[in-house]
Amino acid sequence: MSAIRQLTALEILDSRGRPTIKTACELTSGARAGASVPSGASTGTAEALELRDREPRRYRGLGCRRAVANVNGELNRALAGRDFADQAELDATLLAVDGTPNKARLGANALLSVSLAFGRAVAVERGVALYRHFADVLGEPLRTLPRLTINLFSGGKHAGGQVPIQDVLVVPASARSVDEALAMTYEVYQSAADLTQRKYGMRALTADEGGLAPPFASAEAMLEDAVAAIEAAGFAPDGDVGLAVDVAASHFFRAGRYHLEAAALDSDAMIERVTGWLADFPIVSVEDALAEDDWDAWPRLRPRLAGRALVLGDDFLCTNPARIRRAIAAEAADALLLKVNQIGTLTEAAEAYRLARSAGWRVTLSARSGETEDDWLADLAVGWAGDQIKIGSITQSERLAKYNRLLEIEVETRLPVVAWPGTR
Ligand code: 2PG
Ligand code: MG
Repeated sequence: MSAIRQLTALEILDSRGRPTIKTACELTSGARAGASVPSGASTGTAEALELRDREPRRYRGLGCRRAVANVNGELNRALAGRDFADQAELDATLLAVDGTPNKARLGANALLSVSLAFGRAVAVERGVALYRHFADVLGEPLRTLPRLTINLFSGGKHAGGQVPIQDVLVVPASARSVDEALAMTYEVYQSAADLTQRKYGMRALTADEGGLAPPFASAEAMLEDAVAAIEAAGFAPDGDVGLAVDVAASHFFRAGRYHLEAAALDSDAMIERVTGWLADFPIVSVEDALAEDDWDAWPRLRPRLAGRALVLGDDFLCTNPARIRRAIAAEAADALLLKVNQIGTLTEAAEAYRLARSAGWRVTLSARSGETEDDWLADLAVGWAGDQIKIGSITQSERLAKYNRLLEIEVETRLPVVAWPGTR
């Protein structure tokens, strides 16, 4: 049992300089902890509602003062002085107080800040590391550290749309530790920065998540350059370092067509295009290869990639148990990108996780393009034994906070990095 004494929220700024919310939770035992909430740019339409102030003259409407007021006012009044048996009871109470299906009244950002801050305060109260507490919340033992998937090149909504594909990530598949994976990634990133200078005459200007963003001529050119960077760093593409792609296809899908460069592809032509990439490049994971509501086509995509690359759903699934159930039944994907703020509470994210695992899917824990210096994602990825973690690149401190936390956890736990390809 943990009793809340007080919730205190404030508006802080994320890595894009936009407001977000940070909440501190104080328990009657004296334990106290805070948590900050990230924010996406290439968001799925099924995400829980992120409450923004919509005052055009302040942060162009993106202020979070209403979400903050909801925590300091209504949620604090409803929760302070109450005992909660566990995270599930706290989260059920948050949902009941909000009372809407997508957290539209109080805001998923407000609710998640409380859900996470409570989790962290209880870990402090128990005197255990946050990753261990998250494992206990899920009811599973600690097993492995996640394999890193690290943003190398950016396009789409994270880089001004110079190429429609959103992310090309490196997967240091032969690395046996987080430490080794980061050292390998540094080499590849520096090679990619050199290539950017040589080929595009550009300084290493970076996109929202720290990825390099030169004006690639096409999606294929972006993938070719990634392979060239891996080779220039002295690694074998595939064997040492593979590629993951976030196509983020919802964001160039209009009126039934995928507008990829000059082409306007129907769903089957898009599936052909992506399948072709697998033949030409060492791709081990493809995220959102199709649009979020292209439900009919996803089951045709999966068998084309299965066994070679993960069929990973982000905007498609939105960490939403109902969408995940439907995708499992339709055999539409085989991996979940889990973003806690897409759904709004830890307990619902755990339900999404369990559903994915029950279907034998892999799970990637993911940051958002708008992040804070908070590092809870690293603890969550370890506590929930994620197969992969997607944090962004290695050039910005809001990303490095999580990588550095993983390094700390690696030393503390001596857990192995999950084998690649994962076996679950
Ligand atoms: C994604 C994420 C992280 P955003 O699409 O996977 O890269 O982006 O947070 O903007 O949704
Ligand atoms: Mg995505």
